[in-house]
Amino acid sequence: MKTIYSEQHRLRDAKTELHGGELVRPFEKPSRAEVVLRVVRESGLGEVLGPEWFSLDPVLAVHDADYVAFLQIAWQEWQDAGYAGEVIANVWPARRMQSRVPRCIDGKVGYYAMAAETSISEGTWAAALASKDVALTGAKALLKGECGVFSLCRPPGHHAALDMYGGYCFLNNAAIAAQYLRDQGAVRVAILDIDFHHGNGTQDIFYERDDVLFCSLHGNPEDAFPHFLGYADETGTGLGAGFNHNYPMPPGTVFAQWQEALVSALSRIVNFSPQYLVVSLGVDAFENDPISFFKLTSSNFLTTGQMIGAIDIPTLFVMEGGYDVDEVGVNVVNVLKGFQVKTEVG
Ligand code: SP5
Ligand code: ZN
Repeated sequence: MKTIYSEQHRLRDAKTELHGGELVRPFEKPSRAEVVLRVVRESGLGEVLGPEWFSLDPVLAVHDADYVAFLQIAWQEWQDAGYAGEVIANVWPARRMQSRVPRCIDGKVGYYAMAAETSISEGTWAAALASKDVALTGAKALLKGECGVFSLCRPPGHHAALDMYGGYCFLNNAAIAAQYLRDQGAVRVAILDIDFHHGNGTQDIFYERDDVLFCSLHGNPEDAFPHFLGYADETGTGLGAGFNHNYPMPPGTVFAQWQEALVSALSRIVNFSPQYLVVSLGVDAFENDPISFFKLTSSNFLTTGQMIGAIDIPTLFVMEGGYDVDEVGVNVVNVLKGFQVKTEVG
């Protein structure tokens, strides 16, 4: 399996994350991608290729143009305001307030942020652009006939919505890739999100559509970030009714229970008969993840990959979360190796 990777991810190197009332070093840090790349190489998964450059058109196909313009200038305007720290939102259009975009940077940040843990710093936008190129290059390889490709995206994307960033995400790489596959001729594309957190951004982008099926396995939003989306009764609206499926699960969830949700999601995907599958591949469901509460083991990720491979749909794996840096590489590569086995399980 080919891996697409760009060193530009290193430009995303924020110094601060708001965590438990303190500013700490971000969990989402450059070493994550370095470790994944190292294990990809050591395991002999396949060649590692750089991305092609894509214009903003595929980004604007899923994100609001004013939001994209904001991401582009946020760091500069924050500097111009004379602030010493990184860009962090501290005010929101909360209940019964206006949804107008303010003029000044403090207001704009609050308008476009869905969470405050994600700081914007110098290089964030450049890294986000490269990350979407990594996703799109992977999608293009699928179109050329590959049956499985790994886009080693960083920063991740699945929390980025039509016009919101947060959860360490700025551009929704998986959504951008899925839409690109549609625009290049695929009639139906499915997205399976196995990151520990609900893919609120991806759900938001496709919620009213019947051409992109979205299935997400995640921590119950009553207990887990992003807290305000990801319930089981969110099944799509309008044309999209019945094309969104959430599998929220409680603290302590072990593989047996998680696997039942995966079987259900995979069966929905098979019934949908998509030309392509995009997997939002976070491995933060791992038992030792520092910010999550599921109990999957490294070998469970191998089984997960086998189960995804068994439905035999050309698949793009897009890197999302996973914060136990020591094991993130093994867990990701286990999914990819399992996928390649293509044996029937369970
Ligand atoms: C892509 C991705 O995985 N984003 C995750 C963003 C989560 N950010 C907020 C984390 C809040 C964690 N609170 C955990 C308490 C642990 N005791
Ligand atoms: Zn996550």
